[in-house]
Amino acid sequence: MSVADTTYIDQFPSEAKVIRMAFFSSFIALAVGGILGLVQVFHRLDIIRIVDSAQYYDVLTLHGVLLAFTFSIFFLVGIFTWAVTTSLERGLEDLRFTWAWYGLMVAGTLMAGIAILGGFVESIDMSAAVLFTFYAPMQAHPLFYLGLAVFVVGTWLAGVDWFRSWWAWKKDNPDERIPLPTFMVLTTTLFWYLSSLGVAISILAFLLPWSFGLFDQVNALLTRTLFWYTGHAIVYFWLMPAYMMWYIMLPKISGGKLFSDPLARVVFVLFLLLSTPTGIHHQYLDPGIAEGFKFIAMVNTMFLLLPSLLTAFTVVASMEHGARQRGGSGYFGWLRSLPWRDPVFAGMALAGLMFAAAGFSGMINAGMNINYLVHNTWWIVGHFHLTVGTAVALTFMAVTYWFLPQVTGKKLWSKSVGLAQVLIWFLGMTFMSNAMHRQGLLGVPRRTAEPQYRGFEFEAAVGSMGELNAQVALGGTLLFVSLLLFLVNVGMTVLGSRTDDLPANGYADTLSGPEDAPLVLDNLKLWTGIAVLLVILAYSLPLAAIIGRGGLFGPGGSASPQFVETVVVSGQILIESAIEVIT
Ligand code: HAS
Ligand code: CU
Repeated sequence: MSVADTTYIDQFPSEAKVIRMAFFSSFIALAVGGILGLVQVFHRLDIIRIVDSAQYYDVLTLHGVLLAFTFSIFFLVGIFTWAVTTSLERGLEDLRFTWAWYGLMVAGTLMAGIAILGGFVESIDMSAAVLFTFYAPMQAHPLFYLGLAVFVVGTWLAGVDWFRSWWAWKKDNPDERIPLPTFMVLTTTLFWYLSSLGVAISILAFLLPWSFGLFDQVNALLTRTLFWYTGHAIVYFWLMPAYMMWYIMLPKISGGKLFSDPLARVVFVLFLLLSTPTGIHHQYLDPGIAEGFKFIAMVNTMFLLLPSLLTAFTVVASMEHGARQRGGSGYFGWLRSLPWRDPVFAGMALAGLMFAAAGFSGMINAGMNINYLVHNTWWIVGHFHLTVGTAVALTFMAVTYWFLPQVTGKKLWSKSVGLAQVLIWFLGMTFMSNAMHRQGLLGVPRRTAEPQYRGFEFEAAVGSMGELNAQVALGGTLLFVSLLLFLVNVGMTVLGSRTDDLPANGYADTLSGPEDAPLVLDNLKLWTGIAVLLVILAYSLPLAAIIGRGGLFGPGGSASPQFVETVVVSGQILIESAIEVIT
């Protein structure tokens, strides 16, 4: 539905300012994080080393935190704010409140960032080389944990802002269905509230006081499990805004309409239900969790494929509808009628295409038995550069070419540079990610500055390690070039002057609208209730077992996950039988 005949900035000038600032914060993180990515690629491949290997982990932490948390979440709060205000056709309730949560997110990022940067300066006794997963017993400076906590609180308040808008709108429109974009924002916010509790508890109850020295150990398996309770669901916090764009923007730009509003609602409800009770699929190799609990997480994960498969169907059907409106015909011939020269379209379509591959590597990760082959290898890094690094990041960059004019009132500096940028990203990621997956299968480890072992050669079944390394280096370099082009385009657009010659704000119409969707889909209380229930079913027993065995604050002496009874018992048996053999 087209809701306005003006641009967003004319409609909501004050909100446009907040969104602009959120975008700029996001792009600064993208720029710094991207440079660090290049540093890492060349370091690992031992081509150019500008930091020493001990500092590689500071670099990696900053890269992960800036890209996974800062870039993605600042961007998504921007477009969620756009989605709510545009679809409810009303401004935010209280802009001081909005600036407050934005400020908290900035403050949180700066605190965590300073703590990590401290690791580069020897004279400062501060560091946080704990990677973005911050597993204990690795310990960061308290400022790091505090920063993350402040940042998360900022996102919670952003959610309150969106809910306030909706409540106010509902008072004025008691009988209307929740507009689809707002529905998507609210369901995502609800599962984020539920899922971010894990990290919040882990930080506030354990890691922060531990880093202050209030107690001298934590239960590493417990904090790790709490991390993944949030850590899996957070990937859908990044993905849902990209999905939202595929649902409400891609059909419009393709020249058509969204195939089905009800199906889109079903998809977002399924994510609300299933995003959280799946986190244990990151812990298939953790010895302290019983296999049965892992099996439950695996089954839930397989169910969670459904909303993505529904999305693939709905979004491609909408694109096909658009292409046929533009005169496309034939079984596949319609693909040629899509607006491939438009960077907004091309970027999103390529991101979607790559996500299809990412989905397959995700399914492989999710299988309990096959995960043993790929866990902790470069395969996983390949997987998440296709998901968050392309499906999400490339969609965000592509839609920037539409949003930036909307929130600045300025024309995009160069469409062709934009097109080149999204193509280069796709190409770079094809090289880098494919080679990372293949190296992972050979056992090349992740999270290390020195993947080469003395006296041991990884041997490729097809091609050679040298060729795979060259692909990673080439891919990484192309990604860096693409990033520069993106930043130049953004910078030049912002420096340009205001124009009236811009398309109006709006989003796609639907072929089958909300009137076809059962009313129960909008019952957010019901879905939240079921989501909570599923979380209790999936997590209460594993958490009770972890705490029962290891204690809330872990067993004496060691904070590493070594306290499974079976390990201790079999260790004892081993020692006893060894003594027997000797004597
Ligand atoms: Fe994942 C590890 C399983 C999706 C991110 N994942 C990670 C890590 C990250 C991450 C960051 O089960 C590493 C964390 C760490 O540091 O250790 N992942 C999955 C599964 C999915 C999945 C089953 N992951 C994502 C998304 C991410 C993300 C999304 C970020 C945004 N992942 C795992 C597992 C691990 C894991 C294990 C742990 C591995 C280990 O051992 O450590 C599913 O959600 C994927 C479903 C997707 C599909 C694809 C549908 C296709 C679509 C495309 C439509 C096409 C269009 C274009 C629109 C079924 C929707 C058409 C174009 C035309 C031109 C026609
Ligand atoms: Cu996951």
